[in-house]
Amino acid sequence: MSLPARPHRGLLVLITTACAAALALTGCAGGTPAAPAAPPPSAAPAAVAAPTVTVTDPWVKTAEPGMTAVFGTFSTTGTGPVTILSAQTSASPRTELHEVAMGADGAMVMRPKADGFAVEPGAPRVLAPGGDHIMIMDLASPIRPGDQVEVTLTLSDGSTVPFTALAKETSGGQENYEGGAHG
Ligand SMILES: [Cu+2]
Repeated sequence: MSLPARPHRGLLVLITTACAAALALTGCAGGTPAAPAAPPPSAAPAAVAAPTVTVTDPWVKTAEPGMTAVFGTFSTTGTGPVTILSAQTSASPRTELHEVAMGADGAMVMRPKADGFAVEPGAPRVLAPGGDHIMIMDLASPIRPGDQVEVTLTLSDGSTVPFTALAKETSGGQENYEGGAHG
């Protein structure tokens, strides 16, 4: 049992020595002007780009477990178009950007919008029942009136837009977001 202990002790001594040397070096360097060390590019995390999209009146439709959708009005503060590429929510690990379009059989169907939601300057993009929406799939828990869902959008310029969607019920006559409508 004593044999394995010897290499360990040796290693410990090595580490201690290295630490002492490092400390000594640090102490020396403290007395001299620090070199203007330019941060290596790999070590410097890219500055988080400021969000270029603002959200007005975001809300999420109340729902039983299954599916629901987030709506709101999205405007860009930038000088050029920007695209909402994806969304994440606190309600489910599965969230998609959907549009409503005419299916081959003439019925309106919801489907993923592969290109995302483009937002042009001066032309707010409205996500509303019956049109574009942020679909929350695999909803594990019900969403009740007044609940809050945290949403984060990822934009084509690399920035992210966090916001909170307040849950409310829609008036009747809306399409069904609770399953069955997605083929
Ligand atoms: Cu949908």
